Amino acid sequence: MADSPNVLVVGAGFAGMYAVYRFRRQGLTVKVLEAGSDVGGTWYWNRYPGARCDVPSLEYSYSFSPELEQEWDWPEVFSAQTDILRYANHVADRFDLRRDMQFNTRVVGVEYRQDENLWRLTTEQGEQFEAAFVVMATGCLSVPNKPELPGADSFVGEVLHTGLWPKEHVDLAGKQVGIIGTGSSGVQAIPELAKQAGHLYVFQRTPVYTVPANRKQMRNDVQQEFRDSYREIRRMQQRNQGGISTFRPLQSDRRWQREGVDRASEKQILKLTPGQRRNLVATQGLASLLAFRDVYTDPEANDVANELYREAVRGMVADPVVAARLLPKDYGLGCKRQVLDRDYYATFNRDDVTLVDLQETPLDTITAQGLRTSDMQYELDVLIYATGFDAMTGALLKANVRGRDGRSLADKWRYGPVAYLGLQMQGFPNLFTVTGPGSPSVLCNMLVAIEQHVNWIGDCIAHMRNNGFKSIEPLAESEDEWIAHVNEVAQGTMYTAPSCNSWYLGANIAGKPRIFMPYVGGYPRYRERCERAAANGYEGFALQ
Ligand code: NA7
Repeated sequence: MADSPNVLVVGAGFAGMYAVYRFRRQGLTVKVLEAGSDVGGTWYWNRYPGARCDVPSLEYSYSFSPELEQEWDWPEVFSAQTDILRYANHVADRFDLRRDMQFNTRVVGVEYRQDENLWRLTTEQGEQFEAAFVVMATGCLSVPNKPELPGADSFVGEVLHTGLWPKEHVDLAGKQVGIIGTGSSGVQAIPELAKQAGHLYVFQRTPVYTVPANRKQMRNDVQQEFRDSYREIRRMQQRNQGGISTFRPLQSDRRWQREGVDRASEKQILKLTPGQRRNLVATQGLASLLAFRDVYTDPEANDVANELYREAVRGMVADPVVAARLLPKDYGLGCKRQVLDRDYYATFNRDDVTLVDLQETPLDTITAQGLRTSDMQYELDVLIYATGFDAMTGALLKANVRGRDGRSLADKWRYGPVAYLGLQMQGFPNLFTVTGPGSPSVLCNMLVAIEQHVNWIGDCIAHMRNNGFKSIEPLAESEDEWIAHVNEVAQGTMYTAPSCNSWYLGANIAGKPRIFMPYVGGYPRYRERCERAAANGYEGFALQ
């Protein structure tokens, strides 16, 4: 046996990194096993040009160290992948986290040894590790989805996936580049790839709703205001539905504008006259449509917003045929995670960019030289998959987890993920998930969600050790009740509209059960529920 720490953690993204810090501080020995060659998780793998976070960096940052908050400078309001990865590396150095991490180590087996009440982890290289506790910090978007397209193996050019982008520079200069997928990754990458490639072919199956991102440089006075107010900001995050504070720096020159948007969120789009609505989009941009509550719950309001959106896109794309192809038709705003872009629509006005609508002219096959649709052969040097992830459950299932009586997690989850609070599964004692299905996870600021989960798990382990408990797992009825609640609160929102096919629902992966996986009831309500369970002696769990 290679090693036997108190806790084994799978994954060295932001969750695994914080787990090392937190568990060490409470006197536990910990070891992280990570497939990549360094820390960063999502931000380690997603190095594609244009990759960027959709949460402001001053908020998408750890809260556990006031010193760290004070010393780190964010160059932009919404950071690029390179800056977030730099931050991850800084945190790893500053707190000496790598000492307890083993890289280039992919976990391929997670098995409960019932007689010893231990978990045994097996790596791809055949190494084995054992621990009483396992924390799966494997991320929500960490298993790239690469659809099996006909003829894919025959392509002789270079094949890339946005979620597995090489560390080395990819030279696209003068090349014929094809990209499949127009989700968040595609939308971020396309304007940058267009600048680099000789010609870019965008193969679009489903048009996307995307609104312009905030592209401001960080101003020192704004950053300083955050630094001066961080304790209050962190408290505000804890009270906010999405784990994002509503802190508005006095120094921000957009204060008035955002206050306007905030006020709008209290209102309903249906209450405005058509002229007022148009005026709003003209003065405050497409993102203003997202601030109305009724857009997310009332199909009529949603239709109004969708039409305003389409009108605006027609104004941005020069060729009306291309504009028509770019317009979402059969689903509404708010069904999928909102995409933010930098010059996405304007990119289609370039002569060296071609939009190929795969609904109009379906993909026939990949060939040695490129991609053939029902009416054309596209010659390509490079083919990029921006086809997303097997989200939320993919990494947990891929790790081949087996619990009591050898039952696999894949079997337990064959009709969809069943877990309690997205933290634990019945039949898998002492195994915890960070931001697992049924927790707010991807609907929350991930850093806030991660810290809350790791703290809860740390406190739970401390409680067990202090009170002589050897195992914890949820009761089956707690799981059932929680899953029913997760489903109930998602009903009636645009997320679960019959026309909606998103990765939140598992709808992007063939054969995956259609279940709404994240908890939409809001972070504060969820956190209180976790705290109450702990305060009541881990109510809903069986402790032995
Ligand atoms: P997404 O949002 O799942 O988007 C994947 C895109 O790939 C989407 O446009 C898909 O079209 C397309 N796709 C997937 N399979 C195919 C096939 N077989 N043929 C053609 N097109 C295909 O993933 P992203 O990586 O962009 O974003 C994921 C999250 O990461 C994002 O929400 C942020 O939170 C960060 P489809 O819609 O399935 O027709």
